[in-house]
Amino acid sequence: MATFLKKDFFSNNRKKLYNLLEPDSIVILFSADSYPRSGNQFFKFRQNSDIYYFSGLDQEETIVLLHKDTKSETINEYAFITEPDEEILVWTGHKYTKEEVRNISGIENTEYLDAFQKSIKQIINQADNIYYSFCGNIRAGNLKNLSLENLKILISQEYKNKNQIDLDIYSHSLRVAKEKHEIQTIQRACNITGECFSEILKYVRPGVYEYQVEAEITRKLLSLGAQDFAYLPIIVSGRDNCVLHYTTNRKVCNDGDLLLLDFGSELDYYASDVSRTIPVSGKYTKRQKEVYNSVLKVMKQIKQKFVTGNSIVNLNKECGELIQNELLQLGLLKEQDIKKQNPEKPAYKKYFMHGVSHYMGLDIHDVGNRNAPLIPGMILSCEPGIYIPEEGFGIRIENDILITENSPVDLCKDIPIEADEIEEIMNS
Ligand SMILES: [Mn+2]
Repeated sequence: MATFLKKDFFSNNRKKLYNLLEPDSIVILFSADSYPRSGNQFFKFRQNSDIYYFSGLDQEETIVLLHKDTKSETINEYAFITEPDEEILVWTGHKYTKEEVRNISGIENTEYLDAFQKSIKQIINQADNIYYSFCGNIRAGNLKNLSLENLKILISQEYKNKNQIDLDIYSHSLRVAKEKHEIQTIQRACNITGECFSEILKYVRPGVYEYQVEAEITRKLLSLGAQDFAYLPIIVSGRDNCVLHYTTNRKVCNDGDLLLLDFGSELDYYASDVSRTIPVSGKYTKRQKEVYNSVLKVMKQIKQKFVTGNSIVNLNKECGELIQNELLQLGLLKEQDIKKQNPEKPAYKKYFMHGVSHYMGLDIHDVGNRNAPLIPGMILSCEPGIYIPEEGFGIRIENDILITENSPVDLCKDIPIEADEIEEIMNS
């Protein structure tokens, strides 16, 4: 259940959605399913971002049905939830009551899930359009009755005569720019992540294992109130620094190696996403520091370009040029490498293979068009890197940036980032 986001936020999101809908429309939002893990176990439940954004409901086997009835100028909102029975109460505990649904979401009418098909039949005749996410999540179908994904297919077939519209275009257009409460939540998530970083600087030393670092971060992150990691934490030392999405986290950290940490807390389902690269010994080698300062210099330059009207695609291009300059300085590229490069695959890509930015929000790689002009309220990662497998290390530095009417705001500005500062804390 959301800690900081309240009913008004979720009901206001629905109001914004109604403005985008055709007259006489219904919207169907499906919860995520519980994913089978092993045997009769499930993975930890994580709600679908859209149903959460429009209702705050954080429970599996939930459907929200919204009806914009233009003829009678009314909006009718329904939630369908699991009916708690003795067995559920004994094994998994409390499930939402109808009153709780109203308090969390502001949705007035709550029924049990088995009433859904009947309810939709009753209101469908008054609607010309059905909105639902065509893609949604690929769901596993191991629920005790009918998985919601199957139900969605059934509905799409049963109401073929209606105009079916992909909800994603509309829900995503709302989610992409964040409101005050969302920005505050992401700032809080960044602060928690920052506290974990500061603490871990004093913990890392030669001989420590990556999973021990992960354990320390997990302890701190949960103890500060985060519900979870926003994504699998990347705790990677040595040459594996260059593996972009390494999540094995099992190796010992050796003297002389760098440790790349890329993790973020998730708070009320909003993500933070931060990376730092620190020396295991507490001191960067001369070369490591040289490369570190190159990446940091690019970060400081490109950060200023996170402004209204720019786009992710263009930021990538601008960052590529900055990285290219640094690679020349570092002796990793020569002028002739650039002269003869394939413009489709510039030479700098050898050492900087990923983009500099992605949208952030309820999803760590949040919804949004990479070509679209940036607008105030958007939050994006800023994550330049240089990876040199032949020298046995790679460096990524990542902060989260809020787009405003004026200058970009760095939500991670208080997290130690200067090489000297990191060394000083590690040796204090
Ligand atoms: Mn990122």
